Amino acid sequence: MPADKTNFHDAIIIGAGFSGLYQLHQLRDQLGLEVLVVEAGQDVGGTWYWNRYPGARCDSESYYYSYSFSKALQREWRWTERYAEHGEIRRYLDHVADRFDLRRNIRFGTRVRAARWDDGNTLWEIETEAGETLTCRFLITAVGCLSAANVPDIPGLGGFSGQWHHTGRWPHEGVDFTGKRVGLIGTGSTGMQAAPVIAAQAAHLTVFQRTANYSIPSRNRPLSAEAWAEIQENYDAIRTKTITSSNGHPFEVFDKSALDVSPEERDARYERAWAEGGLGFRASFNDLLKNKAANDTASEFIRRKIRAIVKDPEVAAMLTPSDHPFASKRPPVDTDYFETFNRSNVTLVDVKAAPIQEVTAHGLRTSAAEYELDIIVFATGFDALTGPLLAMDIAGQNGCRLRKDWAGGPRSYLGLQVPGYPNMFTITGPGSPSVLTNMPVAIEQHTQWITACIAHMLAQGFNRIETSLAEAEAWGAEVNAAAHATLLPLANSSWYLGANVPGKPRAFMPYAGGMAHYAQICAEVAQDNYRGFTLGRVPGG
Ligand code: NA7
Repeated sequence: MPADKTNFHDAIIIGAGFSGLYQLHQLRDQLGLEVLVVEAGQDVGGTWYWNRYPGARCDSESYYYSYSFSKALQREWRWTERYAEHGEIRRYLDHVADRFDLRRNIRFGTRVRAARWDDGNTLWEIETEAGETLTCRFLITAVGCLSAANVPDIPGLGGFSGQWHHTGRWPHEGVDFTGKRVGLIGTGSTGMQAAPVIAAQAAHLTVFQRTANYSIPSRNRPLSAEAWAEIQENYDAIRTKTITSSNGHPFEVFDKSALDVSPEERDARYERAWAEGGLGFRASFNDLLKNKAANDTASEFIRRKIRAIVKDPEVAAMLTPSDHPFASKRPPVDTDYFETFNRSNVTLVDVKAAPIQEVTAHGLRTSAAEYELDIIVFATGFDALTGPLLAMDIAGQNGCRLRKDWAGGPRSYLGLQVPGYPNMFTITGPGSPSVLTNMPVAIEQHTQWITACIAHMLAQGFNRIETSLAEAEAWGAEVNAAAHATLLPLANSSWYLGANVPGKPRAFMPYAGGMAHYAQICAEVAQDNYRGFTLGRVPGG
């Protein structure tokens, strides 16, 4: 402990979203540690604090996009829709914060600028943007995977006379599109959710598409009393399925190849999955993400659906994806996305064919035309996984800097710890399944593992834990191999690869070997005396 104890904490957690809240609850209420959470936003919520754009809702289903650690919480919280809207998720996290009395250990409106490891004193020094210094034994990043907004550097944006917003930094007071000419850039999950809602309000919506994307209808609906009663009755089984599955969803994967059934049976299965809606479409067969020929059948089914929905054949052709297999990029689910292009107030512009060149005072100019706009919406995604960590200036042992160490791509052991950065844990960090799963499952697994690890250290009288470069490199090879056993690397412009941010090193970042398998590896590492980590007691701590 430092001589000046005023700002010392056993642990500092950065971020008060799903992961930070639960990590705080565990470290404080299970281990009795003195914990501080620092959060840039003015309230809890993490990604849901910032993502308030029209149509924003989760595409994992509400009743399992939630914590499983408290049965009482599970019983008392009633989700109202199949997919929770952003406001409902915030209300849920508000409730969690109040119910477990978490707010008293959270400091809002506090953004971390830098963190520096003090080897002599075995502690982390955290510097906030306000210039304050805090110290702690354990530093835990709960910064989310998709929180560093990617606003493309388009010349002229500063001179735009209208409003512009990135969806991940949406104004809390909302944006009124009534009577406005709106330009929407980006057709990932976010753009696909936002387009139908904006089109219903705006005078005109122009969608600027760079890559045509697959999407499955969400079939969102209110959760009826009967549906809710059934969920409550089966909650244990649902939760068990989420933690034993490969991606944290309780889907029943049909255990056959798409190529081992007749074309009629295959289409009938796809039709049923399309009618049921949601990410479960991927579970129609067991090899859609492993075998290109199998995947082609699903990709082609979705292409046919797009052509059937969109009335103008030219627009349908532009909306039909052809350069990557279905689900090799994050597969969106939507409500009336393709139908939106049948509206008379919606135009689709292909900005791969004619790239955006500049923002003018009154709109956007591509190499082919100029579009007059009152509002520009950037649904252009995030500097995913590494972005939120590298936004802070993190300095480890012997002056090493995370920005330098990760210049060629992230290096981490299990996505939990970076070599050279002792006592720092990264919840859902690069190298862990993170974004390839239903996030709360990944978050609960990581936070519980970290809690057990710290409990073990305290019990043994240890004050320092670190991993080595050799371990991180060996794990990196596993991450790479797991990705290459799937079709995921076939999507050239995927943010899983870092390809969406100019200049970002290309490396497949999440672990694609499956959530349940990964959790098993982490459990074995812990049982095997924290294999790959060095734990000890050093003077000064
Ligand atoms: P995504 O999935 O990264 O989508 C971003 C979209 O923006 C995508 O269509 C991009 O095209 C497009 N984009 C990005 N930069 C540009 C520029 N400079 N010009 C034109 N178009 C551009 O982000 P989302 O927010 O939709 O989804 C992120 C996750 O949040 C989602 O998966 C859920 O987990 C929640 P591209 O495909 O790169 O050609």
